[in-house]
Amino acid sequence: MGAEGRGAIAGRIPPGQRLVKTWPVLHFGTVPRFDESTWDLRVFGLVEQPLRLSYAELKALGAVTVVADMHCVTGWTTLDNAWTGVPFRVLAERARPKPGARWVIAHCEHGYTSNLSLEAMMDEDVLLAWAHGGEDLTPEHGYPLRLVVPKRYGWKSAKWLRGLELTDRNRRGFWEERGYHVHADPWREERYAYQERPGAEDEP
Ligand SMILES: Nc1nc2c(c(=O)[nH]1)N[C@H]1C(S)=C(S)[C@@H](COP(=O)(O)O)O[C@H]1N2
Ligand SMILES: [Mo]
Repeated sequence: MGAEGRGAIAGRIPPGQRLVKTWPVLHFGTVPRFDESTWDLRVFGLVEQPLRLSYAELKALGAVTVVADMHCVTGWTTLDNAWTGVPFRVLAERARPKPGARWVIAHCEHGYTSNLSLEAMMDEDVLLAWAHGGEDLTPEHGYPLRLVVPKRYGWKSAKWLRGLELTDRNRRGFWEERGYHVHADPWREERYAYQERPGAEDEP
């Protein structure tokens, strides 16, 4: 690889991360089973129009593909992942957040949660994804549906997503409660809760 190529890649690896060629699987607990007949996705909490969508209804909202890098706090980074799914924005337009809504809690199978500001979630690259590289996700990688938040460490990209709750108060999610940073920006190396400034939990 020429110096130019190396530079282009180096500029995409956040501090303390290393590029890997394979796609690791990382999560707590077991991989849930998917039964489309009972599966639903709910958008609830501080919204004008709560939503409850079947898998087919969700996919019919219109898919986009976003190419993005992925950074796990354990140190690995993968580049140019092509995710296909529905932007969070599309669901927010339908559900219409109430004025007091500032936070989004993602709820997943087995009780896993993650939290982000509504502002961060409204970024155009935030997707509810079911495919990667043009093929359905494998169960290990989150099929039938996972959140993808490219600008934050991987634990915010919650797999086996079932609900999005809009709230006025921030609530720490599964890893955030276990010592990880509420904001999780890899370019600022926001890895651990002890790095949080006082009041960080109330900032978007
Ligand atoms: N439901 C659930 N989603 C999760 C996790 C988890 O423990 N449970 N781990 C997160 C972490 S730490 C990372 S890095 C990514 C990894 O996604 P992958 O296994 O598809 O590479 O999933 C995230 N999503
Ligand atoms: Mo991770």
